[in-house]
Amino acid sequence: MEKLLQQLEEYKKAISAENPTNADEIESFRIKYLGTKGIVKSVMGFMKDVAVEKKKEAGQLLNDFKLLVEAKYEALKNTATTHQANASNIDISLPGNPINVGSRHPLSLIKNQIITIFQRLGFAVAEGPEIEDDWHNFGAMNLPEDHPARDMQDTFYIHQNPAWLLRTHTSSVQARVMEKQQPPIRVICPGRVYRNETISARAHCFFHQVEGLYIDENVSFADLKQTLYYFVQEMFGKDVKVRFRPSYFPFTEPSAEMDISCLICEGNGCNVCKHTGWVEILGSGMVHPKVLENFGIDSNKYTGFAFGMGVERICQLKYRVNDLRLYSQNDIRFLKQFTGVV
Ligand code: 2U9
Repeated sequence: MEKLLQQLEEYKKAISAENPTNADEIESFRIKYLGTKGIVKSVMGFMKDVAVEKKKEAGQLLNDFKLLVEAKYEALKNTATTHQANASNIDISLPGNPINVGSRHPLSLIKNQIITIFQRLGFAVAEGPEIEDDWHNFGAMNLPEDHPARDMQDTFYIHQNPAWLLRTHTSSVQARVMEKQQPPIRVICPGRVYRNETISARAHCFFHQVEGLYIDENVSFADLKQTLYYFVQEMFGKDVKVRFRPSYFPFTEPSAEMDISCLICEGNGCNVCKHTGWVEILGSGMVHPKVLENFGIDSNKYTGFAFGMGVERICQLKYRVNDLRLYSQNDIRFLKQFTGVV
């Protein structure tokens, strides 16, 4: 014990005389005292020679010694940093460079909002492949080869296998759901889709859709209207008005496009609504009996409605985005405007 006390006192004196200032010297200090073969480790070896009744006291002394060395090492490092900063004229009291916090892409924000609204109505979310075959994308949707409506949905084909294509709508996902599941079916399918289009402010070779499908007994056009009315009220506010216009899609009959009263001019007429007071937001209709039969669903027993909307379009109306290309240009001045939007 005596020997230990004496030894520790000598080391303490030596340590207080040590005053390394540069990084290499400070590292040598660390290795000498705190390294695996350093002095702290070696004095711990004294413990085995200490009498049993003195072990507690000795343990305390050794521990204090270790803390002293560690404190000295930390102090040396801090002093060296300050010296270094002073030498290079760095003002370490200045605030650091802020780390920019990212934000969700506006299309993700809108997609998530759409999903949340339909989930509240009991719709499940389904996803599927972006590379599809002709049947799931076209055939099953009542778009046989040479159907003129295919011209509106020209797409990209896979070189190695021309039977594969990039899906033109997420209807192929509903098709895959119907393959696996009998009614009742209530799903929404968000995802990226492709069209062979020249890129401009109003068209792009890819965009995002959310499509929905509800099949059960006694589903009527009234259900379609009320579901979509609920959706726009949740998305755009309770004051928004809706109207349905007859339309044509090969996969629905009857079909309708839905307009909402213009959010910019509140229906009075402006450039956005081309002075009509209305803007188109989605397409919809009762699922064509042939589509149901394609999946072995009895069209005398079951009916259903379906709808499809472009996420870019909803985002354009909600956040006044006037050029489609902004969504994929990765321009921070555009993207940062959505920081904090949830
Ligand atoms: C099944 C049966 C029917 C999905 C539908 C539309 C109407 C529609 C467009 C809106 C804007 C596409 O993004 S857009 O260009 N979509 O108008 N989509 S009905 O009908 C289906 C889907 C699946 C089995």
